[in-house]
Amino acid sequence: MRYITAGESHGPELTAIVEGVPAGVSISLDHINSDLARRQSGYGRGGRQKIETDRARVTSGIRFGRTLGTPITLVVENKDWQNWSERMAAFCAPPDDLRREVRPRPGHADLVGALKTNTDDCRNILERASARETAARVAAAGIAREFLAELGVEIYSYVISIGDAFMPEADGLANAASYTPLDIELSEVRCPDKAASAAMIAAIDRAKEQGESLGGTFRVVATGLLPGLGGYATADERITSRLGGALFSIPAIKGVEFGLGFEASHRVGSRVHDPIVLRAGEFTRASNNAGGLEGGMTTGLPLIITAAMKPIPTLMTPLETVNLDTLEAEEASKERSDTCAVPAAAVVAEGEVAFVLANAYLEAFGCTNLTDMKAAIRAYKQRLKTMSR
Ligand code: EPS
Repeated sequence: MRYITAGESHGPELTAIVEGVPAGVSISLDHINSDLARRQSGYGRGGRQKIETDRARVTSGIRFGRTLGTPITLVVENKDWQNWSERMAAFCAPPDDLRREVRPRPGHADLVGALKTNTDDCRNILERASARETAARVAAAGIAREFLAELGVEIYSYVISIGDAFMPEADGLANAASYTPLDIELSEVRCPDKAASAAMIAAIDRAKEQGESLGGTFRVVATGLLPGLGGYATADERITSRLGGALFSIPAIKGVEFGLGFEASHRVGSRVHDPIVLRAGEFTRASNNAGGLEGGMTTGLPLIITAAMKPIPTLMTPLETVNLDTLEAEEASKERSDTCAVPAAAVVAEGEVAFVLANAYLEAFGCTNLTDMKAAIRAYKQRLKTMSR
């Protein structure tokens, strides 16, 4: 299952095409739109989210609420296009008063993108490098999520820290799979701890006052997985590397940990590895420090991933840059932007994880339709039961 997105941040619309989806998967547009709304939410977002109400429109691949097994096209309109139609026109001549972006922002794709593509207007870069693109990704990921839901797999995320405001975690991994969507989505920063949410909101307010931006960390959890997804035999079948690659494809993600992550490197082995036990006639683990991954495969325990996001590069108190026209030192440009987008990035990460897991299922049990696939999964589960009896 693959997706590709197209579209500029201030163009008419964003498009996503998803291919490789088996026939017969039930799709709810409400679920996709609710993910799009979750991506738009989060304390610390900028003015753009007040303009947009992201909704997906499906123009191919679905009939009567079920996938046809053909490429699925999803379109998300950019309402802000109305304000940009001249500056972002596909074919007319540029307007006389066009202001080129010549003060690249440190930390954004502006400068390197302009050098790479030989342009004197960083807007040619930033329009696509903008995290607005992730709206199309979330719409596309809705298809992978619906497919996984049919197989009993659920994915959610929550924020652990924003700036220096952290959620206290006595045993973060043991608790990771215990939060309900309500615990998370009722918080304006998508953090299940009330006191930590308040501290994060205060940190965002302080940053905004100072013209600063903030990053943070979040966790993505997937439950209901079968053991043995991915593979141990070759580099490219190891699901750990695929998950890492998928998470690092999200703008501003700078670190990814699985289970204990870096913490495992300074513990002795017996305090890291999870004892194997038989419970109710099934192989399982006494703990889940591995975060649901062993040898490049899922163990069947919850998949637990922690990711770190850097602060957004657009600063209202800008850093120094070099003007591309005058080659003089100047302040970097101030685009309208977010103070913090960690809660939104976590929703995008859920979608990236969904694509990797959907593909792992397709590789293990791949069929052109959901009914045959569910039968193959039942046979696999039956065999697992026989092995533990
Ligand atoms: C975003 C839309 C953008 C930014 C933000 C994310 O809208 P605009 O540029 O029109 O204000 O708010 O973009 C970035 C963080 C970025 O780095 O470019 C969105 O819809 O997520």
